Amino acid sequence: MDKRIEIIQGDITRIPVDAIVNAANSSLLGGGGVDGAIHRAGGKQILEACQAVRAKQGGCNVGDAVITVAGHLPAKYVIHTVGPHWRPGGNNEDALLANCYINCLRLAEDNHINTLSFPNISTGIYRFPKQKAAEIALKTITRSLINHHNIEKIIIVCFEEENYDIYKALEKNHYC
Ligand code: AR6
Repeated sequence: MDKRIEIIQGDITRIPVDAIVNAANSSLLGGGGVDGAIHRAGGKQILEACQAVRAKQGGCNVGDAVITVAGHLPAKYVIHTVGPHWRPGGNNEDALLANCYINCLRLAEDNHINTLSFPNISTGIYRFPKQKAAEIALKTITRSLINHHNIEKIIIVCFEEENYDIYKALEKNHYC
């Protein structure tokens, strides 16, 4: 695993970084889970910035990402990405989840962001299987970092113990 990746357990709204990634929905208007926590802690500036993005491009597609200010959060930016909703039968969810990480890192690089934190995208309300999501996240971040020399640190913030244990086991077993 790339040495720039750190795995911790905690609340992503409390950890200082240049940019916090949000697991949003296509409307960009907030919701539950980490999205709700980010909007609550960051205040109305984030919602206003999301509304401005909506006015310009009509929301955010699954797998894409947009960047806004971070309001009262301990960060300069929030990068909002929309993970896939897991559906039995499959709708290209693996590739769409990988795209979330790829597009967040691309936006980070474009905006000269050195440190950023990721939640476990899609593993809550969108019900993506946690083990599979962790493997996709670690593999995609590790591969993308090869091309992103300016990114100094990525913190994967697991809220739930189950996700934390999955990531730590992958790290211990040198998954990437
Ligand atoms: N810090 C870090 N991770 C968190 C926090 C937090 N404060 N709170 C929850 N998580 P979810 P999704 C974890 O449901 O599955 C929203 O309504 C949580 O334990 O937030 O991508 C959006 O508006 C889980 O591991 O996002 C969308 O409609 C992870 O964050 C929808 O939910 C993601 O869970 C997106 O669903």
